[in-house]
Amino acid sequence: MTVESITLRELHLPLKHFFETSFGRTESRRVLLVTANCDGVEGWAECVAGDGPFFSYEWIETAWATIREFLGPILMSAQVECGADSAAAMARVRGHNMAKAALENALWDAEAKQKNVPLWRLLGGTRNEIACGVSIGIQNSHAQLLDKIETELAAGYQRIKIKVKPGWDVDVLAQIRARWPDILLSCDANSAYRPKDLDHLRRFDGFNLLMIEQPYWEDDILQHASLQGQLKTAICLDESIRNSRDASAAIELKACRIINLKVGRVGGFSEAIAVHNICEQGGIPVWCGGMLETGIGRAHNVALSTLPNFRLPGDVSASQRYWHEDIVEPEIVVSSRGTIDASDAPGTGYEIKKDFIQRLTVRKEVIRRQTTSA
Ligand code: OSB
Ligand code: MG
Repeated sequence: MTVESITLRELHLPLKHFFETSFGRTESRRVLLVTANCDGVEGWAECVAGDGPFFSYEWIETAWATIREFLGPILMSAQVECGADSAAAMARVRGHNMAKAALENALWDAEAKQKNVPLWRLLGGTRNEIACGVSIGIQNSHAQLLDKIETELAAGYQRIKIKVKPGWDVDVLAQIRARWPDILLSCDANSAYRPKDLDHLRRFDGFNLLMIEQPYWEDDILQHASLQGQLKTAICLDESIRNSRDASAAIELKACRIINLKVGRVGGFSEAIAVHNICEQGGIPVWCGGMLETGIGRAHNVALSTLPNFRLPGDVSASQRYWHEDIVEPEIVVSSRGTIDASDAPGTGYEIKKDFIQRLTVRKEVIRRQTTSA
């Protein structure tokens, strides 16, 4: 496989409704799309880095610059036979997993099209339907949150996750449980708590939660192990798991009982599969997280979620929860049973709306392979 050129595009897309976590509120997204031209076949992927360095140190400007200056040229001069080969080629660059994942996933996308197989099968998926939950951000009022939960339950979603932070946690959970005693419910702190909050976190045990996601620092495993030993509720790690070695450490240290697997966070599909496999061997279920993706990233999340150890409903939900109009066709839809079908069409099964993307593009750059002249 020869990567002839890589195209970077930045799109601006307003969210239908703001999305607020313990690290801040997002009203609209700057989306970085990567297109790899591989032997005439275009592979597309979305870089899930945010607008600012808040979920992790990566943001779209670091991803853009790192791809242009280093990862792109490395990939185009390397010998890569398939998407999986690209991770080794890019390993010399430390970190920048979201930037690497965008490139690697674009190659997998192209490879699936070249081989005429569904991407989910190429990744090793074993089911053609995935289970969906929703992640609901911090709202302006408790009433607004309860309304949203009601809407999502009516739509069929199998699990509700709410964002929490000090001041928006136990009271909210108590109200949800008073109204819906039996739903699958979890919460995500995005690193909002510290060990001094232990007694407070213990109160979460009263709400029969499926899990509490990333309570402590984004780079910590050890303190989470200490916390897990003192909580009944399962801890799920998100930010802390950057690769399969982190997953091994977290499992060995009993820092969590569940892992949220995000392909961008771990650097691409091949490392995501490695994390998946380590967790499967360790008896730890995974589920697929989300990063407010457009249909391009969402379609890749659907494909990944078909692997066997994705045993809990993920955060992969319908396009229309976030976007007025998605950049793929059909948009991602969720059934009334809270499921998404993985298509049997080659590639992702979703078509790129190129004209629409062109209209939304505010910045574009093409990086070309350096050919040595004779
Ligand atoms: O921690 O899972 C997270 C969105 C942005 C950054 C971090 C997270 C999230 C979500 C959204 O929870 C999930 C989604 O895309 O629907
Ligand atoms: Mg999370």
